[in-house]
Amino acid sequence: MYRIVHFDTLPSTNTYLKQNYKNYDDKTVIICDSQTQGHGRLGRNWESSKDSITMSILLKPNIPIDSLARLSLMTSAVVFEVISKKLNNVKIKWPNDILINNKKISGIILESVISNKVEALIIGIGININQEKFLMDLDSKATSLFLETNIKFNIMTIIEEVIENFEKTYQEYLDNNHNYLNICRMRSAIINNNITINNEDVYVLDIVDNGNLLVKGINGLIYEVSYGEVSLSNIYNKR
Ligand code: BT5
Repeated sequence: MYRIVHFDTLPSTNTYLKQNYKNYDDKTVIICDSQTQGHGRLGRNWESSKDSITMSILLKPNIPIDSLARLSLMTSAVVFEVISKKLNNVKIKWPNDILINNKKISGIILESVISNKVEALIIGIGININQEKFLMDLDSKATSLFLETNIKFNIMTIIEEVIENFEKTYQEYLDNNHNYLNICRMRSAIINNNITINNEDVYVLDIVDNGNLLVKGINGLIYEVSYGEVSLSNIYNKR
């Protein structure tokens, strides 16, 4: 069972868990109404408000270090499924963005505390729910469930849906059921498209079982990429 711990305000649910994971059990979920210093990858800002979901899931025991990429994709599939119940045209941009019509509705970040093994894995999830606009210069890049549907959603209900689906999918993952990978493949925003990743123009062939992206370079060479920033600019150009 997952236990929810609810705060009014935190700088960041992920940072809070990184600092306090020793005080919490495996499968604790930290949520807050107002996150003041949410972050994404590479120190980037994550805009959050009382109209959005900010949550972090703590996983503690026995997490092999080489499973982080797959858990990251698994979480994308979990969030994808919850949002897809409310909206069509939801896509996953490998590894961790959930998009609607190329606008980002959710971002996910995995952070870990590692000594000689993964002591704690912290899975941060931000989902835009009822925002009517964005403060940062995000209007062209971000969207929310409200902006897409004109419906206001109950935030706590969606948090519970995410946790319930995470619990089910994580158990399937532990049981070696790889359905999350098929979701990431079938609903990928980038497979069979040209993208730029780590400053290289490539064509995306597939996502392989270890979570890596399989790409073809302009020289025809086929190789795997395990980490990087995907730019969709070539997809826009093709339209
Ligand atoms: C992410 O990073 O997309 C991961 C975001 C994770 C946020 C959650 S909230 C709970 C937990 N606590 C935290 O402090 N973080 C996690 P990245 O791929 O680096 O994307 C960041 C970029 O997304 C920014 O540079 C903006 O361009 C854009 N962005 C910022 N806020 C956004 C928002 N609310 N909606 C859509 N895009 C946003």
